Amino acid sequence: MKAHDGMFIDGAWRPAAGPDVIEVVNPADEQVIATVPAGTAEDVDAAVRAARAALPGWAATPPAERAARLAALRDRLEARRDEIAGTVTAELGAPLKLSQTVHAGVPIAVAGSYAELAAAYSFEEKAGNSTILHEPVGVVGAITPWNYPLHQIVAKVAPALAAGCTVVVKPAEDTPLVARLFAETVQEAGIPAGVVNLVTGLGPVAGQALAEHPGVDLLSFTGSTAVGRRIGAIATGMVKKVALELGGKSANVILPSADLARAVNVGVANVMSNSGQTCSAWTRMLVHRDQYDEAVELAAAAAAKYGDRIGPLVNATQQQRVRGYIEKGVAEGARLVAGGPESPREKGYYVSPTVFADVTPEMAIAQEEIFGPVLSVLRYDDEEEALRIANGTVYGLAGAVWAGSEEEAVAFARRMETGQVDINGGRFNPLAPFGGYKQSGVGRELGVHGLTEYLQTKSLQF
Ligand code: TXE
Repeated sequence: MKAHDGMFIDGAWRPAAGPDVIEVVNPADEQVIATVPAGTAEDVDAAVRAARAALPGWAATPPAERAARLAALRDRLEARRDEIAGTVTAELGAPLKLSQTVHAGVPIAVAGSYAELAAAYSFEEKAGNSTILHEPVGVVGAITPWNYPLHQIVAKVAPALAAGCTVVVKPAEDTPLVARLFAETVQEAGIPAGVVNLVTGLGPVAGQALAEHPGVDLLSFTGSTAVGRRIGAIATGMVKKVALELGGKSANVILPSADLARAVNVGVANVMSNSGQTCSAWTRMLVHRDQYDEAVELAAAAAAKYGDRIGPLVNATQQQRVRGYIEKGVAEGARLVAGGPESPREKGYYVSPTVFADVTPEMAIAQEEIFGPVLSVLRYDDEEEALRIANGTVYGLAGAVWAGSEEEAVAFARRMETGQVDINGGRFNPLAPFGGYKQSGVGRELGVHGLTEYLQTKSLQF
């Protein structure tokens, strides 16, 4: 058990204002592995002041120099990849291989992509008799969740720094350790004091204080829809810029011409990865009536095989919540073909990979974000019905389409109300914008679209 001190404010670790601490628990064995300070409004205020003081200098730093610092940050993250992976495994419970490839690998790629974008982006352009300046919005308050703890931080901090903004990060209370490690890499990369600050703490205390702080110009939040609404209301009331990345209930549409076995197997792996704690997970699999029974059999077999490769959920609350949804699915009349509500182990917040068949579109398990390793397989009669089901939730974050040809899949994808669609599998691209249609959120992360969220325009007329 390690007791960590301090908040990273103005380029140094400073004592927290209050005595309270947060216990960090390893969800695989329920042991307390560390404590971190629970920040208060006072800590948040100190961090925002540091970010404000650093803003003019960083905003005036030439983009090429900002790019060089981001490249150095990428290199420091790469140098500490194993430590990052080990930390995420300890506080989130993710299998080590997933921590190495995804939890460490993706943020390294994203930091690298913003080093390149900062260097290449035109912060000034001409339009007729005007010059348009793209200037940083100012001080960013970044509130992040635990599901991809480092990625969620880097996906906000890297574009903010590329744009010339300064940042205060409030990471999730379940996963503050990798956030602290990130702050160390910021220091090692030579990013000036005050440009990035970190306050660990509880959402309703430190998170709320950050959202309400008048010195914050832009709020970037990823998390639950309930908290996202609050953040959005605060931002609107105070006329702050806001970006919200919220829940999802993405559809994996398998058209009759697709390679069924591949589509089902990749689809199951997509849902089970990170124990289903992925906002973009394809949690609804849509299969044509004629292929339905075969798809269900394949999905159940794939989920059963996934069994011992799955990590726990992040905490007891999430485990209870997911088990509650599985019980609800059974009560609503869906057919359990793999997994179930019982915990597969005595210790740790585990849930078995679970597959439901005979799911109808109005069931809670087909409408609400479960955030666990639970797949619903739904039947459709024709493409129009598949589209109605795919678009029939309040969410629109991601999705997938499988078909015999890319043209056929793309034609369907164009009609989906969602921010990102994988065509016949797809591959992660750090340059592709990510974000929600409908109630999945406001704004985009990653790539050049993620950068422009942190910029505002000024026109000079000649
Ligand atoms: O989220 P919270 P929770 C969804 C998923 C999950 C559910 C609950 O469905 O089951 O949300 O997860 C901070 N003012 N997602 O309870 O509470 C909090 O400290 C300011 C989807 O963990 O929204 C943390 O840093 N901040 C998702 C962050 O908000 C507050 C990822 C997210 O926590 C606050 C995670 C407040 N009043 C959960 N209350 C995704 N979109 O990827 C909390 N926070």
